[in-house]
Amino acid sequence: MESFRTLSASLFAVVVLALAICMSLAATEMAAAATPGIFVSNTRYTPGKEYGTWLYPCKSIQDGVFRVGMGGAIILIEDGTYVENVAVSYYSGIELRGNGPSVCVLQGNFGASAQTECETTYVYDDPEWFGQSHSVRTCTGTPIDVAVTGLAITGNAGGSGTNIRFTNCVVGGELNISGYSCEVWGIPEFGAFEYETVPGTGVVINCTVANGMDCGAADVTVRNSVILGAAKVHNQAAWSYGPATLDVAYTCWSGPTPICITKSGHTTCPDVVLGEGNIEVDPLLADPLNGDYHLKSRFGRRNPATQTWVTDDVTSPCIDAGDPASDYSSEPQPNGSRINMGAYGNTTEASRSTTYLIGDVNGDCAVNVLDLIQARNRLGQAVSSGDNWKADVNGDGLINVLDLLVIRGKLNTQCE
Ligand SMILES: [Ca+2]
Ligand SMILES: [Ca+2]
Ligand SMILES: [Ca+2]
Repeated sequence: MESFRTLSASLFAVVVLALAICMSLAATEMAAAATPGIFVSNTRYTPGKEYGTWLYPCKSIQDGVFRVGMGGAIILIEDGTYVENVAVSYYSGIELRGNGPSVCVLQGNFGASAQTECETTYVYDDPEWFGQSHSVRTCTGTPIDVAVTGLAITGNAGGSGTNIRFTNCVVGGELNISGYSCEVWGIPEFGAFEYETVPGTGVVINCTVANGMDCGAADVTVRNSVILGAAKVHNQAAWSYGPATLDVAYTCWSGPTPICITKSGHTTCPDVVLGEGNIEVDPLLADPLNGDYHLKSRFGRRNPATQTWVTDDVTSPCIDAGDPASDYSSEPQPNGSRINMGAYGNTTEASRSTTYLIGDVNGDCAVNVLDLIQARNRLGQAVSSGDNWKADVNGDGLINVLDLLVIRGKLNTQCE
């Protein structure tokens, strides 16, 4: 009897354990269902089996978008260069997510000569739009929600008639966010169509835009960003578009001050709201002509080609110049305890701050043999522990003999 009780108790324990495992699996599945992901990889896909799962990813971002159903989805884009144009339509709640503009590139494939007006990479809400000034659209009157995160887009980018949000993106061309007026069929007495306005909104956070912004009929908010060239918003009331604002704060621009342009024949102009923290200055980018938009720093800049940290002879004024309320915790030390402007703000590739003398492990404002000893004592230790980051002088995440060599090369340098 005793042994039977023991057996019963053991069985009971096993059943409880099994139930607990089932419940935790169910909870995991539910969490996964709440944020479904569609995987895209143009190197790992299997022809004929492009299902969008991790095992069988889609081969293009557009294929991933086509697999989105009601309720939206996150399109998880693996590292690589995707030569395509992406049209986002039909379903709201889509996010295109890459692992950062250094590794995930959307390269528009419009020919430069054939369609000069459409030399763009559009994240657009209407697939019929490409190459056309107008197309007949079905129109719900409600903008869909689209997010674009961690991508470099080599050409122009934008959204029209969408609520679009760009975060940690590089736009190699112009960023356009606008509303549109779409045609709605079915007025029997006229046998024709009428126009309906879909205003759209735009949110641009920690992006770097290489050739200005051109917005109209949309309320656009820009934060912690770097804009080369002009930022402007148009009055487009001629097409019965709604009002628009361009609201810019904690942003650097190198071109003229953001303005509104009143189109001919119009008397009103949308608002341009310039908030706190804006600076009009050369952002000192690494190599923008060749697509490297990291901020220069005398104290360390990530070189995406060599995947090492390098130093410049100047330091960008956009480092530590973003919104003081923004999270900066993903930036490597020394990060100035404040987010950087631009596409790499609050990422592991954020340029290092000005407050640190490279090689000064013990923080006495001089690089000498004491720092060599400090670094030697920390060899092999975790960089994330305490102020060990100061000993990872080359920023490769390890404290090893390479760091000692860098310190040796910096001997006798001092704080200014
Ligand atoms: Ca910073
Ligand atoms: Ca020192
Ligand atoms: Ca190191």
